[in-house]
Amino acid sequence: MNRRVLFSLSAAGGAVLIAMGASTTPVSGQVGMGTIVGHVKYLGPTPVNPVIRMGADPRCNKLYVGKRPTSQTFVVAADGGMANVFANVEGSFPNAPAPAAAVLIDQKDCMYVPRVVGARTGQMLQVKNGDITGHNVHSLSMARNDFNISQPTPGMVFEYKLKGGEMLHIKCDLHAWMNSYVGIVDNPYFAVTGTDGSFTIANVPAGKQTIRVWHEVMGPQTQTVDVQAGKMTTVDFTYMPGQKPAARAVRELIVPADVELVKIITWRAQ
Ligand SMILES: [Cu+2]
Repeated sequence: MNRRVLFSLSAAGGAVLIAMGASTTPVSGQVGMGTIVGHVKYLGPTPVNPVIRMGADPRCNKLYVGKRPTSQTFVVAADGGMANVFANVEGSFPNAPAPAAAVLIDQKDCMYVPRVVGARTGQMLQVKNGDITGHNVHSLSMARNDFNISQPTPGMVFEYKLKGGEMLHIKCDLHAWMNSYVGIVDNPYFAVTGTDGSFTIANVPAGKQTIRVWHEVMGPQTQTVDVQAGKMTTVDFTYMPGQKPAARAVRELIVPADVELVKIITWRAQ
C-alpha cells in the first residue's frame, strides 16, 4: 500500500500563494467522489492588453473598422475574477477513455475561439477555419503534439489526435496576434475559468488532491486540497502584479510502504 506525501518547494522567483483556504459543503455526485470549486483572482491593476493591429490582412482589418481589438491575455472582472485560466487535478488516476467527441477550436474574426481549452490525451482536436481569410495552425509542442498546417479555404477543418500531456501553444503564422492554449491532460479532472474566475471539477476521487492552475502569462500555481466524498471543496488562487511564474511548484513523492528509497517525480513548469 502506498502512502502519498505532498510537499511544496519554493523556487527562486516562485509564484506565491497568498490566498489559501478550503471549505466543504454537501454536493451530489458519484460515490466516493467530491467536487472542487475554485476561484482565480487577479489582485491589483489589471495589465493592459495590447491593441491588435490587423493591417497585415485587410480581410481581418475590415472586421474591426472603428474598433480597437485587443489581445485577450488578461480577461479580468471588476472583482478580480480571472478568465481563461486552465485548472486541473494532478496525479495518477485509473485509466479512463478519452471522450469520443472532439475538442473544437474555431478561427473566428481572426481570433482563436476559445483562447484556452482543455482536452485529454488521445482525444481529437479539431481546428476550424470559420473566417473568410486564410489561416495557418502551428503548434509549439514539447510533447509530440507537432503540427503546422495551412488552411487557405474557409470552412476547412484540421483534425489531430492529441498525444502527450502539456499546455500546448497554438499560433497562426499569418496573424501573429492569434494564440490559443490547449491544456492536455490524461485524466478527466480539468476545467477553464469563466468570466467570473471560477471553475468546477466534479466527481474527483476523495482524498488529498493537488490542484494546478495555469495562466499564459502568470504561469502555474498549485495547492493541495482534501476532497471529501459527497462534498464540495472550495479553493482560491490569487495572482498579483510582479509575480513570476514558478520554475517548480510542487514535487510529489509516492512512497511505497516497503521501500525506503523513493522516486522523486519532478514537475517542471511549462
Ligand atoms: Cu490566422
